[in-house]
Amino acid sequence: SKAAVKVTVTGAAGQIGYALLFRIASGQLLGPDTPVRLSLLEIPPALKAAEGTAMELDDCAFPLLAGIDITDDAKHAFDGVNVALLVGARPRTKGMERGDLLEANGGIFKPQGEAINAGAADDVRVLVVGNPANTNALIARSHAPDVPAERFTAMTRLDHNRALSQVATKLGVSVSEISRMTIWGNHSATQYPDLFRAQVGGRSAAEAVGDDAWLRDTFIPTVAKRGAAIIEARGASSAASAANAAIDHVYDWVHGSDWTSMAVVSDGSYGVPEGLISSFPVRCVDGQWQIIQGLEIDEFSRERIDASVGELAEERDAVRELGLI
Ligand code: NAX
Repeated sequence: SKAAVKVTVTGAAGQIGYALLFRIASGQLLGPDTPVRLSLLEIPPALKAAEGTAMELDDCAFPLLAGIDITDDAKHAFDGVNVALLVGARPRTKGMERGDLLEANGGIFKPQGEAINAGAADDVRVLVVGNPANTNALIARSHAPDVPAERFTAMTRLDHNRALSQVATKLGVSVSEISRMTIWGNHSATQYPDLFRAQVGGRSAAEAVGDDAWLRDTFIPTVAKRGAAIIEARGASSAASAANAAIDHVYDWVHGSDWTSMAVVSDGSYGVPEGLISSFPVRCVDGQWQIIQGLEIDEFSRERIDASVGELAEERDAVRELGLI
């Protein structure tokens, strides 16, 4: 039988962790033929809760679950890791300035990047979910110089899936009829969900919608502000849908995809400055992502992409000034 793959989840005792771990252990992250060993990384006050989750994982008797360890030591958690899901992060609290937020997250993602650099398996893949996800990924990556840059990614798949759902509802079609959806830029309110390149029934989704005002004033803000709407309705932030998106992201990276959205290190494509971790349309082949090339970008989309990428450049400059990268 196949060797177990080590999957490390940080923030394992949090709400996304709770929605994610059972799906990983049941085989949905890596497929039904791949056993997994889970490593749960938490901070000391949450270790007991992580142990409770591990007890429930045991109680599921998942045939693919080869073992669970729980630790507050990043070096231990990332030793030999194949898939690292960096979910735990420092949330923005009331009155917190952006600099404080970035600094607090630097205190998490710098040592985690170092631990990945020191101990990860050669084939390690990293997905950063914890916000600000793109910039946290940039911080971790810059402290892991021995790991190829393309192994560090951040999650915009939840935004991508939200966009699919919104446009499918608008058009009265199934999400499976929509292809080539793209989220560009930052996982933030400036993100650009692009219906001009998305397709439905052989034409662009923007054309199929045929309503520029809806696209601009309803669709884009609904997708970009969906997180806040979920908090408003549920009294808690997106958890199961975020976990689902993390599963989709890694599954597609490993197993292949014709077209999806991932925040990946820019090679300068589409005018995105080299080195920024920005969301692009990607294709995944043989376990590797590649930015889909050669798309023509209309003026409306250009402005939106530039605005979100500009925000990423500002975040990069801020963490550089703080000495975090
Ligand atoms: P929770 O607050 O429920 O859980 C976070 C967990 O991380 C806590 O258990 C905490 O103890 C742990 N943690 C904190 N510092 C840690 C460290 N240094 N090492 C290990 N664990 C640590 O948050 P949850 O709702 O699970 O959300 C987690 C993160 O995902 C947040 O940053 C959130 O903003 C982000 N999200 C990102 C999304 C995306 O699309 N990229 C969407 C969903 C979500 O909002």
